[in-house]
Amino acid sequence: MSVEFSVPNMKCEGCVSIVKKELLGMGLKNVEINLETKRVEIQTNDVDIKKVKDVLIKAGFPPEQVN
Ligand SMILES: [Cu+2]
Repeated sequence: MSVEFSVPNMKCEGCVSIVKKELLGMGLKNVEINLETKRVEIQTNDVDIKKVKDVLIKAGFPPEQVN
């Protein structure tokens, strides 16, 4: 199962790198990030969505779940 977030604070490749690093650091394996649409898609098999949100909020990239 996958979940998609809108992350409006991602403005450049540097932001994308930070978001990706945070998510991979949580042990996520498949992270798709689209800078143009400011969307982040993750696979949710073994991760707590609330933890993902908390980590991104702390990193300065509050996510909005879109599906
Ligand atoms: Cu940036």
